[in-house]
Amino acid sequence: MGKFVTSAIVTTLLLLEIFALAARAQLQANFYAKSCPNAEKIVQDYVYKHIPNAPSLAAALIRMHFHDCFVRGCDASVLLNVTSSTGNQTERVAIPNRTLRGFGFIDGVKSLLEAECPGVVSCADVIALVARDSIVATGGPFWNVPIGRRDGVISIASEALAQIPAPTSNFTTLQNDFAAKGLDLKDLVLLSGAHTIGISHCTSFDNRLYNFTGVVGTQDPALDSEYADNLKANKCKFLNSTVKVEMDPGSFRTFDLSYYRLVLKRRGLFQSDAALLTDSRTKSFITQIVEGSLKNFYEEFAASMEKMGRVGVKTGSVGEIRRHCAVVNS
Ligand code: HEM
Ligand SMILES: *[C@@H]1O[C@H](CO)[C@@H](O)[C@H](O)[C@H]1NC(C)=O
Ligand SMILES: *[C@@H]1O[C@H](CO)[C@@H](O)[C@H](O)[C@H]1NC(C)=O
Ligand SMILES: *[C@@H]1O[C@H](CO)[C@@H](O)[C@H](O)[C@H]1NC(C)=O
Ligand SMILES: *[C@@H]1O[C@H](CO)[C@@H](O)[C@H](O)[C@H]1NC(C)=O
Ligand SMILES: *[C@@H]1O[C@H](CO)[C@@H](O)[C@H](O)[C@H]1NC(C)=O
Ligand SMILES: CC(=O)N[C@H]1CO[C@H](CO)[C@@H](O)[C@@H]1O
Repeated sequence: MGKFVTSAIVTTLLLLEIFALAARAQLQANFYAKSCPNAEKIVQDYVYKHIPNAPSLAAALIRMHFHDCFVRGCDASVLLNVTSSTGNQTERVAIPNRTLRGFGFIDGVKSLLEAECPGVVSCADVIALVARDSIVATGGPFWNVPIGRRDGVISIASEALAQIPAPTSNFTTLQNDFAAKGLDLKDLVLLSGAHTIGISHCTSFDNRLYNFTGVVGTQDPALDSEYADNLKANKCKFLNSTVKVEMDPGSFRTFDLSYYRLVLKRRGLFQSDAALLTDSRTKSFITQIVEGSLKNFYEEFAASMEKMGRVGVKTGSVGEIRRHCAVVNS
């Protein structure tokens, strides 16, 4: 009896210890040093091999990381497919996700990792590492990616719609959406700088060209009218055109400061880009960035990316390590 009580106490203490460890667990460098020493190298090799042939994917992959982190934390919930067993409409099918690309790329990396060390490296870490490595592969900034994220088991489309800022967002909405993730105005400006690369579909902003006030024929006065005319004449010739536009025309593959120069010239594509000029703090920060050096920008951008990569992460024994990124383990 005494022996039983003692062992029960020991077991309880042990469990408490495990919970405490789990609670304290946090992202760290070299998280897979023992469990899968080649993990980060495998990711990097794959990226460096394939991104030079498909550089536009770098933009898609950093955006994927952003959309993942903004809904239920950076837990790869963005990768979950609608499954016939639950019938859930997952984040992937939500409107903001319909223009996401790069799912196959993530699956390619994950299958190599599963071959090397099954069930060890999370899809959430794969997204974070792939985003960083692919930006570096295209000559952009490096940032630290501490690892040890675990994968979530829930993905709900309506949450993506509610929590990922829409391109029509005003300043207040952007500030609130970012604050809800622990990100401040500086992060908002720096992270929006990712719009220096990549493309947008006309449908993401053509209300500014054709239907701004809800009356067909109205245009957003915050968009440079010469630029608007040019877009209407060449790319987005009518409402709902399926054409894609370079967000930073002329250097949409180069991670530079020209996004901010465009925003100052009122040539940012989205209302959310233009909104950064409507607050004196973000406006003056943009001016500072444009007047500063690319090196300083890279350093500050890196700090904000690392911060974004920590949003709501699951560590320790929370969540799971998904075997296939598109489905929760059964
Ligand atoms: C501040 C709020 C933001 C809004 C409202 C927003 C909105 C959008 C929209 C509407 C698109 C175009 C999608 C399409 O039509 O194909 C886009 C593209 C993109 N966004 Fe954002 N975004 C925001 C922040 C961010 C952040 C924080 C990042 C990354 C750190 C990011 C990275 C990108 C990239 C790289 C693309 C191009 C994707 C591609 O080429 O496929 N965005 N964004
Ligand atoms: C499916 O949706 C239900 C209700 O919203 C939720 O409780 C459940 O966790 C979801 N499952 C997945 C895999 O997202
Ligand atoms: C910003 O947008 C939100 C949501 O659409 C709206 O409720 C709010 O009134 C807007 N704020 C300003 C200052 O226009
Ligand atoms: C114009 O915008 C309004 C309000 O957003 C919308 O209800 C309407 O369907 C739009 N018209 C067209 C032709 O897209
Ligand atoms: C464009 O798409 C919107 C939203 O799907 C729809 O309301 C509108 O009627 C469409 N307009 C045209 C001109 O096709
Ligand atoms: C689910 O995801 C996988 C891998 O990304 C993809 O190949 C497959 O077509 C998706 N299935 C559905 C039903 O969307
Ligand atoms: C990449 C991806 O899964 N895209 C999906 C987004 O949602 C639309 C509409 O539900 C689907 O048709 C796409 O396949």
